[in-house]
Amino acid sequence: MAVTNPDAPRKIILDCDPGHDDAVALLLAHGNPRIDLLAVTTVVGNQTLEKVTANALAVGTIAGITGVPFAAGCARPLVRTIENAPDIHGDSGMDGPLQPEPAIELDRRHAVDLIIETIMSHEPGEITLVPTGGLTNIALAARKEPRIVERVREVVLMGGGCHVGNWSAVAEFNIKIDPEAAHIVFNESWPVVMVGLDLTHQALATDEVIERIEAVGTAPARFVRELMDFFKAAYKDAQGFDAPPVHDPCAVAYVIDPTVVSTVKVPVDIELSGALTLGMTVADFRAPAPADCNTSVAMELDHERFWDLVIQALHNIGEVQLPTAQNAGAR
Ligand SMILES: [Ca+2]
Repeated sequence: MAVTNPDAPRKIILDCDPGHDDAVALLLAHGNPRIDLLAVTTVVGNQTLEKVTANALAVGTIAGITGVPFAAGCARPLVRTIENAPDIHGDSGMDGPLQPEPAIELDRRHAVDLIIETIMSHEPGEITLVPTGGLTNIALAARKEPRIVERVREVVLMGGGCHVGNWSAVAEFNIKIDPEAAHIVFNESWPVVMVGLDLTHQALATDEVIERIEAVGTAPARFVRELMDFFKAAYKDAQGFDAPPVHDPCAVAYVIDPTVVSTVKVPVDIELSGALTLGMTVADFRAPAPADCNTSVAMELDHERFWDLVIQALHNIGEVQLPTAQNAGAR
């Protein structure tokens, strides 16, 4: 695919379900000059669509994002019943910090239509999709307007894992909550970079990282710090982690600088019928990937440079005045 200007900022659509780590992904995307954030879309996942959409607007407000459409998408998976993750993200989907009343108005378009319109109104090869939730919106967009598939530069998604699961022994949450959608996305011809648990379990918010975030000293940095405090306790209780893995910004970091996240080309397909393995991302490492292989998986994270990107983004965002902060309430 022709990429017109490799040095230009990367135009992305962030499709997310905030979500503590989605919030960090959004802040990283907004605060890094290599990213041109074209739209933010939401999908049911960590919590209900209503809650994750409210959270996305709150994060956008905290980050001081203006002029970027935020649109809500699918409220349930294609086939399965809704599964949320309150044990990791709390009842609100983003428990911990106080959240401001959103200063951003929700776009009236459905996320699927916003995704399609944005891709079709740009040149082929310009737009990268960055899904950090279930793949329902992305799958429906590909089915509703198949021409987007050849126009998208790549799909860099957080989800899956070659050797590990977190929502079952072998399946990761974002894939397992809508495996049919994942099957569609992985089997289209666009390039798919799977930033899965093999990689994101290296993106630990250690105490040293959290101190560096705190030291930025701004309202957005304090917000991240408070998110991480909740996330750390939740991950300790739910999965025994001493420091929480901050999954979603790893996908954004790969788009910013692919040398921060090493990848391997390998065929990946999604298990749809296994009694124990539903939603497993089955990667076939038996032989070198064939020439037409469209999937690659993330394997190794440069932990220091990854967190440098996040912290630099917070510095770039700087202080943000919240005009309605006095209305903030616990959720
Ligand atoms: Ca997410």
